[in-house]
Amino acid sequence: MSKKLLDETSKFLSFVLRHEPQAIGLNLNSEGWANIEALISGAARDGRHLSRELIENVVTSSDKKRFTISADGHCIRAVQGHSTKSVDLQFEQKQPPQTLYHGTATRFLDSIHKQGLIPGQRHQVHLSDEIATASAVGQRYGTPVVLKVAAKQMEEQGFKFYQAENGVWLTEQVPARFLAPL
Ligand code: HQG
Repeated sequence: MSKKLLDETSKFLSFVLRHEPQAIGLNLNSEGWANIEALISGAARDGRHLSRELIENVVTSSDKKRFTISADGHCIRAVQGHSTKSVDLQFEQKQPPQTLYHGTATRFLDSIHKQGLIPGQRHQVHLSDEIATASAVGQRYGTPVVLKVAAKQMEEQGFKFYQAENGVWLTEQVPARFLAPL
């Protein structure tokens, strides 16, 4: 199975499981789960051939562990990153480390200094406990820059933090006073 096919399929799964399930007539339940048979037949109507084997390979080879298959093997979901309004993943609250990192592009810095970090289309702001990961995330939108987030201090002041199954840290927003350059 080629890396190209796995990458393309991963992008397609991110699109339908995080953002636009209706594009292939797929239903996600409130926790983001989609039936795998329905996913395969919805994709087929869209001219995309998925198989159970291909889906399982994407799940196991995903560098960021983006997807998970349910214990009974019938369903799949994205573990974070959603924008679709009908899904509300109930993340468990968790104590963050002293510092977390957010990767962004330099062209967003002026706005971030004014507004802090806001979720945009997604449900939460995404943070990482690794500088390298944050930098790679920032690179997607232009010249990357990594910001330090005073996560522990935020938590002490009542902000809530969550961690997705794949290690990505999430919070509702980060006011600018908790941000510093790396
Ligand atoms: C920026 C990927 C202007 C923010 C990654 C980011 C991640 C502001 C962009 C996950 C702003 C939103 C999420 C403000 C934030 N003014 N710009 N006030 N506040 N921004 O893609 O965090 O590979 O929705 O810095 O690994 O980049 O897809 O969020 O640049 O975990 O699995 O607005 O997506 O995961 O962009 O990335 P995004 P993100 P996958």
